[in-house]
Amino acid sequence: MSVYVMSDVHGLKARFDAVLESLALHDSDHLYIIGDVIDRGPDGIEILIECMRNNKITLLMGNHEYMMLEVLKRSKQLADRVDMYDAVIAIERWFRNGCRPTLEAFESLSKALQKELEQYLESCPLAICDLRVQDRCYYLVHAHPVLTYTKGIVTLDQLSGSEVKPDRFVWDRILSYQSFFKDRCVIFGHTMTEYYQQNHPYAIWSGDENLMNSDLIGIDCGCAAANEHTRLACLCLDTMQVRYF
Ligand SMILES: [Mn+2]
Repeated sequence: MSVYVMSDVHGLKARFDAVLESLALHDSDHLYIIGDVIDRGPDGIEILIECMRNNKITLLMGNHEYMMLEVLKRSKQLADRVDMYDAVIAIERWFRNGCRPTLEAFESLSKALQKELEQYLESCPLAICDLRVQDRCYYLVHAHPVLTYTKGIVTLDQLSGSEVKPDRFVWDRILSYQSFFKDRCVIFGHTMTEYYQQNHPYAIWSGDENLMNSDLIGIDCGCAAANEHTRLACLCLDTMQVRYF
């Protein structure tokens, strides 16, 4: 049984397929994708559908999935002509963040599949707070942990009525000197690792050279950035081995 983590695939299907082919997941294996499979690259919707249908994959919510969900919900506000300003802001934000290939592919789907995807997006965890692999504990989150949540899976449903906004999990930036938990390692994407290590730009980044001792690991190796050196990293939590695609 092996557990893998990757993030920020951003619509690049060839890289996504290369990972799946290389891992050849068995029934007891699991791949956690910690957000942002859509936008920028062309094939986000295809990847999103694959994540939804493959029970060996768990997709966490990234800011891009959250933007998409907000627009799907708020477009009804425009149709009903209520709270139109909030709807326009949500649409404008997603527009600035590369929504076009995602929206075009989404529009070509059947209404039933669109609805299924919307419900799937709503169910994607914002964080998995205490994933145990071997003897270690991990906190998986797209952008930033929220320290009031330390157990189980955090979903949008749980936050409704709470003061904590989903944005904290999917948008906030982690700074390299931050430390969050004594008893677990935070694994995150969202902020490209080149931000933490200019001399080592497209490798995963960790607070400690030895990944087994680290309590903070950034794995967004800039997959969809505009140059040929970017990579998609896949980290095996059983062995702490990293493969790049
Ligand atoms: Mn992101």
